[in-house]
Amino acid sequence: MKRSLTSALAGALVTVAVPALAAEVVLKDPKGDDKGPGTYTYPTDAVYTKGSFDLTEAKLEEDGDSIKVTVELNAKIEDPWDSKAWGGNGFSTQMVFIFIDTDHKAGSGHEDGLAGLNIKFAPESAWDKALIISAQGNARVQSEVNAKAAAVKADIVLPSAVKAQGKKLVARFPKSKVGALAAGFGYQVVVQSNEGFPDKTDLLTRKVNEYGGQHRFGGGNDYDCDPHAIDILAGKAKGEATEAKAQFDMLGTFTCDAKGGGKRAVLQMVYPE
Ligand SMILES: [Ca+2]
Ligand SMILES: [Ca+2]
Ligand SMILES: [Ca+2]
Repeated sequence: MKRSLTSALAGALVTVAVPALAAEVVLKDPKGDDKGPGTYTYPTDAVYTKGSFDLTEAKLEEDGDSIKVTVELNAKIEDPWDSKAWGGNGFSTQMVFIFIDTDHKAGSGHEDGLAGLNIKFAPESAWDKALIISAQGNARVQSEVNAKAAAVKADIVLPSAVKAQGKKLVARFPKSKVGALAAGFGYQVVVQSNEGFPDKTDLLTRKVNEYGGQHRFGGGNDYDCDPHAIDILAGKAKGEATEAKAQFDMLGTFTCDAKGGGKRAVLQMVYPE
């Protein structure tokens, strides 16, 4: 009698706990789609090595008091600009934004992406938290956030630790600020490049122009109407080849008029099953 009661309780606990928690989320992305809406090219300087901005996987997991985020790219991550000399994190050219939709409700959260990304999120994919992995140290990133994302800064989380490890960027964010990862959350990961001398409209992001340059991506528009996002997640984030086209279509939803105005590309989140 005692034993069956114990197992009944254990069963009840399991059925309550499993649907509510998602202690680990793995989001995969195909190789070779590091072209934004399909046309973008890397800056020409040798530091922007092939695959440096090609997302292959993002993993989020609860680890003690942290949410550990591991972002894998399709190239070994280098530090050509000696980041430690300027308070950086051991790598130079990458920057990654992780947007999280915690409620999947139209109109709840932020539809505008962050300054310099030139993206929006669909109403039902509005973001509630944004995690930033930067080559720059937190003091610099926070001052940029204060200046360029003041209205949403309460929902931006900076890491407690960041390092590069082979092809991976590994960052830990305080769980007290991100919250626990729950089933039903949506995710979008945007790969950009760390720009140490950003425009006043850009939160440390590198511009995409019509023609690439030594430190400018090409294949876009010289104005800021085009999405300045090099690789993102799409579809179900299983890493399937069809997700490349889904990304190109999604990032291709922008318009540019002759004066540089237009409509932002509208992104959907990925909702893992
Ligand atoms: Ca990719
Ligand atoms: Ca542009
Ligand atoms: Ca992609």
